[in-house]
Amino acid sequence: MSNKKPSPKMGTEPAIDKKLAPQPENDKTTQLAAHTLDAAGEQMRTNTGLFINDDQNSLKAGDRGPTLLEDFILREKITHFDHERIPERVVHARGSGAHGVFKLYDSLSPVTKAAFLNEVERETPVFVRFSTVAGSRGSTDLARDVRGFAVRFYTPEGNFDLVGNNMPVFFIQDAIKFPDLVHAVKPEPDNEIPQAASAHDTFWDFISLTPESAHMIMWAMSDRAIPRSYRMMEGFGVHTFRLINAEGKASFVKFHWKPLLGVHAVAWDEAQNISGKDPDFHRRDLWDAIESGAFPEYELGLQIIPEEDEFKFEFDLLDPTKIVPEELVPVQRVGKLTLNRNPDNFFAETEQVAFHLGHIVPGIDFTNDPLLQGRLFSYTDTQLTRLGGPNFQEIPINRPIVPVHNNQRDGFMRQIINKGKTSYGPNGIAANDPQQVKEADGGFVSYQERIEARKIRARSKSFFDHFSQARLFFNSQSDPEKNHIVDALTFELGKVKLVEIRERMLGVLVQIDKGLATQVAYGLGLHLPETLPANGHVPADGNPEDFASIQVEGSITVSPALSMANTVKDTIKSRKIAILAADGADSASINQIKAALEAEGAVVEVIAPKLGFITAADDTQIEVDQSFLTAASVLFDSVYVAGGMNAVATLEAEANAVHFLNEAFKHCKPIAAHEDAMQVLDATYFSKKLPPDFTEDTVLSEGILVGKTDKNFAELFIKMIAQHRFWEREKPRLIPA
Ligand code: HDD
Repeated sequence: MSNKKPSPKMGTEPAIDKKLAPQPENDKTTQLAAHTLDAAGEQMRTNTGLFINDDQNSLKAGDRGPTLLEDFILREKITHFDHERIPERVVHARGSGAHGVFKLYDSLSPVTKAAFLNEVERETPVFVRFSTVAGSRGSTDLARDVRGFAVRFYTPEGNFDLVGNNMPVFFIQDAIKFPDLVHAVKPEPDNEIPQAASAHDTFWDFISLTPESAHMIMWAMSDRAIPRSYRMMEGFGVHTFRLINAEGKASFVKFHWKPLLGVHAVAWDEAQNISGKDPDFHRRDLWDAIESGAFPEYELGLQIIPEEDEFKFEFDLLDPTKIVPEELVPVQRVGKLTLNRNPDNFFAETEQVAFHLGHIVPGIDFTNDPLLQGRLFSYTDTQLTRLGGPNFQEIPINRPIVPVHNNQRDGFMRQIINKGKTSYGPNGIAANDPQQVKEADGGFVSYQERIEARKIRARSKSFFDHFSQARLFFNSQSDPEKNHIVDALTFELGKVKLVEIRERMLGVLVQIDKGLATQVAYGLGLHLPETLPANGHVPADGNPEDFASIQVEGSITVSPALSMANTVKDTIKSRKIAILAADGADSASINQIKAALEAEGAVVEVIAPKLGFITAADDTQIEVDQSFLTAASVLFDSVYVAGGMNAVATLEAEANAVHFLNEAFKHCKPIAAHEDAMQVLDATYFSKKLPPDFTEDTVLSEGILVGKTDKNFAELFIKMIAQHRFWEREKPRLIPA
């Protein structure tokens, strides 16, 4: 096998930036290189190594005669093609992956003995896969959905997988309900409708009977479910795990990922539009950012809870529908993940990677969270069908960076050739090799938790407070975020056909927040119900009262960390800005604004009535990146309208340009225009809502700037873009969906 590493090539799609960033190697990518082939300059062979003379014509009896069964070249090609597909993941089928590295800031040896969390000088190779949950492999990236955030660390002690989501809680408390949840959210079984959407009867039927989902529903109906980018969302390990230090002392831990670009979302109407304009929006964004060197970065955060504090909280640490508010236990940022390399082959790497939350290393261990415990079974089990047998760990992307020796043998597609006579232990013939490893030398030993219990199917009463953290989440949102939750619930329940499901769901919402429930009820044309829905986890011979939800007084009622309004808003790095222009545009101001934005790391594209070049007023040529036909405002974060008399006249009369601006306004995006371009803004529907002046105060509250394109103008525009969106614009509820 050649270990030539292909240099990163641009896709056929327009990339964010035309410059290609060097994509660094690490121990894992070097290992993968041994399995990577590049056909550049090579000659074609069959799978058995025979040079192929003609790959375009089958072997026939005469040029118009029947094809001969003898044609092994035809048979090999067609057979391989016929078997190219494997089953998609039963959940998280749609996803995108990237390589990267993790660097620790300070040794965590006081709390864990995991080598990759102890050695500051180590760069741990990482492979990450982001995903949506409900849709098929070909579904849109912009579905309202939870996002998977699965991270594999290739450590010197084996693979550690942190298989998390972009939301810190989950819909259910016990893994035995997972198939029910997934059956409910997936397309309905009779007609397989709808694709990648929770807005349908079976999902809300299940949810309305499962009050433990209330907290997660608040997250899923919030803007967290429609991220602007995989690079701009948080990640969470969800469960409480254990860290164990070299002395055997354990602490509880919650894992977080904090994106350095902040947490940002698109608008729901925008999400639906993007699904049509570019259903690969998140995949392309991740790919392009890495190709252009705008490497996504996230800090690993830990909430560490001493073991003796297990029962200190008003919620149960083992309950995956609860967070540990950051105000109670701060998140310590302990290291940085940088995604710096795109995969060479989607199938070989992103599709075949097999994450498993049971892949742990010494120094990290599980807890008795019943959701976690059931997951431990599911992940290996599902790979047996998906990847076709027990040797999936030998697939290059799944191999650890350390050699594997054990007595497991054979099975479909075995790759390793194990030498010797013995495949059992104890053995005398091979001196009992491979040897077991003492704990002191790194052998894994499970945490010796003391357990004294009766075997019962039950749920702890400490899991029965389903609403106080749902309320905490809702209360912690800004007004625009609250409105978005109301809108999302009204939309989703509006798509539900059975009125009894809508009513039942109102009975859940009313227990979270009466105002929220009232607003949703209004949108649905219903009254708040008198009776509350039954609790779906009552066993057949159980008394419903024993399983009724309990209300717990939370020690905090608002957690600023839960609101995206409080996220980082100090960068425009990798933001996409459209410059609307046409022949006769003012080149000096275009160049000035472009240079200023690019200096801050933004990606700027010139959009004009047609591709090619525009001839500016001073007769210079400006390259056009996209025409109005292929570009769309929903694919950009902000827009600038160029000046120049002729250009402005063209843009004013160009329906696509006016639509671009109208949509950008509707999606609360920053809009800037050269002072000569006022007449283009006058053609928009928001011309009447333009602020009376463009002072710094109005610009930074309204998100609209018109003026001379000078240094001050550029600086203000940059501040506006860093704000992300001007959600307040929606407040008078005048913006059409
Ligand atoms: Fe899961 C995939 C995250 C609960 C069973 N899960 C999967 C992936 C992510 C998560 C990110 C995609 C991994 C990849 O990119 O390949 N899952 C979660 C989180 C959960 C959760 C954060 C709750 C805290 N999952 C969960 C339960 C079960 C599963 C309770 C089953 C009892 N999950 C699976 C699975 C999948 C999977 C069926 C499908 C494909 C795969 O594993 O490899 O085993």
